Amino acid sequence: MGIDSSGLTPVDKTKLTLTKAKSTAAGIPAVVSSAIHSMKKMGVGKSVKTLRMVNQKSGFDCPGCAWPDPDHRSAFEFCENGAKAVSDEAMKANVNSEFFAKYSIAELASKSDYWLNSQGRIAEPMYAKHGATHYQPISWSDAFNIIGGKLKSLKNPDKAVFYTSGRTSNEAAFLYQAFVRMYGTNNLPDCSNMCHESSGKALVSTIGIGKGTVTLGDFNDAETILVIGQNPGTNHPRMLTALRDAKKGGARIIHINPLPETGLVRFKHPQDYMKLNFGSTKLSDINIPIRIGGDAALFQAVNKLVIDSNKIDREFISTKSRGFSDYCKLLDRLDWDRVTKDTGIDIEVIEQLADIIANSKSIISCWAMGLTQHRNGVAVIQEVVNLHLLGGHIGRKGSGLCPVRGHSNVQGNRTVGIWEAPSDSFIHNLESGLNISAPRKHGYDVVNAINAMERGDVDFLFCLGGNFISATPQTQRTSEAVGKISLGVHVSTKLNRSHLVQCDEMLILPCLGRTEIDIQESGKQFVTVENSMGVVHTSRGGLSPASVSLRSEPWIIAEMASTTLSESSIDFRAQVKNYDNIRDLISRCIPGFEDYNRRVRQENGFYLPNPPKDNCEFDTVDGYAHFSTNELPNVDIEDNQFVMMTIRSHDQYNTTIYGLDDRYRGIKGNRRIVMMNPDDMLDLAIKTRDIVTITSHFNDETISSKDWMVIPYKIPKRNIAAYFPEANELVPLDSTADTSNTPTSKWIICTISGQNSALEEE
Ligand SMILES: Nc1nc2c(c(=O)[nH]1)N[C@H]1C(S)=C(S)[C@@H](COP(=O)(O)OP(=O)(O)OC[C@H]3O[C@@H](n4cnc5c(=O)[nH]c(N)nc54)[C@H](O)[C@@H]3O)O[C@H]1N2
Ligand SMILES: Nc1nc2c(c(=O)[nH]1)N[C@H]1C(S)=C(S)[C@@H](COP(=O)(O)OP(=O)(O)OC[C@H]3O[C@@H](n4cnc5c(=O)[nH]c(N)nc54)[C@H](O)[C@@H]3O)O[C@H]1N2
Ligand SMILES: [Mo]
Repeated sequence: MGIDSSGLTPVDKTKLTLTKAKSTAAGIPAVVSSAIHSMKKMGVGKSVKTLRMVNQKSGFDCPGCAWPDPDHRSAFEFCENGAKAVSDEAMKANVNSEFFAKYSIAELASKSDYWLNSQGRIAEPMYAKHGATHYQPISWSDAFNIIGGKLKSLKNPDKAVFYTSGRTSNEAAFLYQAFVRMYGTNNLPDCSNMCHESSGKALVSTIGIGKGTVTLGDFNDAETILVIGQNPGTNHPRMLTALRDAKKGGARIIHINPLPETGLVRFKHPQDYMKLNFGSTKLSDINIPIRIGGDAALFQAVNKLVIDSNKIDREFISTKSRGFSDYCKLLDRLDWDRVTKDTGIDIEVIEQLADIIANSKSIISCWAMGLTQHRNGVAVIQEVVNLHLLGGHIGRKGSGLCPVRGHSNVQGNRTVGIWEAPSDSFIHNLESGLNISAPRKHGYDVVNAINAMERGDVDFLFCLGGNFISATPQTQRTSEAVGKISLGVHVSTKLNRSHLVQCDEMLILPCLGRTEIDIQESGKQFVTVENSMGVVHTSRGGLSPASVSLRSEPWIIAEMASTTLSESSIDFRAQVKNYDNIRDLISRCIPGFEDYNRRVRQENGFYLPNPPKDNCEFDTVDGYAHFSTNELPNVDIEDNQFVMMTIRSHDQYNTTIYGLDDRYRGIKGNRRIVMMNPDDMLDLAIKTRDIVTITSHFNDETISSKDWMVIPYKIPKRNIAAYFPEANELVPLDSTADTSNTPTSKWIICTISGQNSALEEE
């Protein structure tokens, strides 16, 4: 093990400023904020040039999120946080060999995530051998010899793990999984395992496809839109435009969230300012400040009231679904006292919500991490599906299910094979399309991969993007597990904490980002991605690469494959000369991608087939959609306990910290804060800015973390919130969702103890 393997994030100690949470999202502050961020990082000329290419038909797909682009785009089709993501990638390549000579690995590990990210792009391949204090430059060919040598030496291919973060293009992802399976393993964990895995599992089991069933156009025809466990103002700002347009067309918007997230209260479209329209739109009609983990009880209660009102779609239920009577029997036993206790919501409000649902002709439900990262993540999403089945709100105009994805191509990665648990039909198609044989045995997901590392069963970790150490739970334990590996390889654009937790040998391979021009033997290349609504389209980088030593992800994978596989039915290097070749391979292997190269060149790309959306058909075992019958989860806690959710601030992209402010929530200058209900603060005699220790509890194990500053916030009693990734050290690795094995990052049982006099008296 190396010098520092704690993996814990040192925090910037700047002054905390608290202001009132904002009531309006976007608007002029957003325009100003994105302009400042961009110009600081890129300068004025490059900012304008770059931002004009975002999400345009001939430009690149915004690396910010997976929200789709409208068919008719404006000149600037991006949001404040997309602009931050783009300008962050377009930084100068200062992280070069001089940089690594100046700072030892131990020194870098003592810097905050914010500092690490703000140093700029990684310029050249770097290597740290066993016991080294510093990274050294290495040539690309030497790097691949080390990788190939290690992979060839492993006794069993299952000793290698290949992680993916969801920014990777379809081309890179397809080539990667093909290589990994030809090498002999399905160890392909990805960020999805920590993200929308629960959505995929819930949707496949009920409607036969692990994806959403709406298009952007459906938002204009929806009567009611539910936004559940999601903070679009920060994480999917362009979704607010769709909500505003829906609202103008008469839709009702219901926001179900323990926090009154700003974007859902009022919204001013930044572009309206350019048209001198200073009005703002009130977005949500009803805010339901649910207790963390109370959604299953809320949806069972609403569904029960809807059934009792008899305003259900009997035709749909009898011809398209199965399991209705069992579900009714379950709801007959619903305990209404428990509903009030679990949700913290008055029955009158639940009745009002049920009335809206029962009387709506078209409903869209959107959700994100507030539902998926729970012990009952799969079951609670199935409860949302139940609501849609009762009213037949699937495969009908203006209706459908809408899991809002995170990483800009996370959905595409799964479609083209990044999955540790591939279906037999996927493997069969891959084998016949590529003329290879692929392993059937399922591989490790993220949590199982860490467990295997801990046991000493993994020798090699390859990360295609992402930040494995900071994104995964229980940072210290995970760092120790990763420290046992003999070779860790990171394909990255920016420096992050995963580069600083040492295995025996480490390689950092710097790659091109989305924004950059990618030239291969046949000339300029484009890549393709799939958005949250199943549209596959092109993305073309337009900026000069940050450094001449950067290589594209497909090229890196082809080199790894060529140096590792002694015989192969695919000439990997030949595929990369022209990415059309890779797309031809995808066409041969994956249904829905027929004639890929032609169709993806159409103006707006193409939709992948989606039986529930296209024809109200369900590709389940029996061809019917399924009601799910799940008992309510136990969400009781002890009198001295709190439930913590770990959430994103407005100035971060997952583990990449752009700044220290959370503007909409009125929190500035410090990220090591814990939001608490003022009544709870009174009960514990805690004052604003008091410093506390948080201890998480799971089974009989506890993890303690010091130095958290308490701030009062409008959050339900006995619920607290802290920022990810700092709070990951408290997320127990063993606490995962049933069926999806997703870490329960929104359900962490904690106790709080004082570090100052006020609390010690307690
Ligand atoms: N700018 C920016 N954009 C991003 C990202 C980013 O970090 N920054 N990350 C990307 C990624 S990978 C993802 S997955 C998405 C994440 O997008 P979100 O899911 O919006 O992100 P979180 O901050 O995790 O927010 C979860 C929301 O769920 C609420 N919540 C927590 N627990 C519960 C609960 O029990 N019930 C209900 N109803 N609500 C609950 C929280 O209050 C919070 O508003 O965003 C993507 N887009
Ligand atoms: N406690 C807690 N933990 C969570 C979550 C939570 O809500 N709470 N959310 C979970 C979720 S939803 C997700 S998706 C995961 C995210 O997990 P990851 O996807 O692993 O993490 P990111 O922070 O998105 O990865 C950032 C790094 O990706 C690299 N990068 C950026 N662009 C590119 C590119 O184009 N190519 C390559 N090769 N590398 C690139 C940069 O080096 C950067 O440092 O975290 C999960 N962890
Ligand atoms: Mo995510």
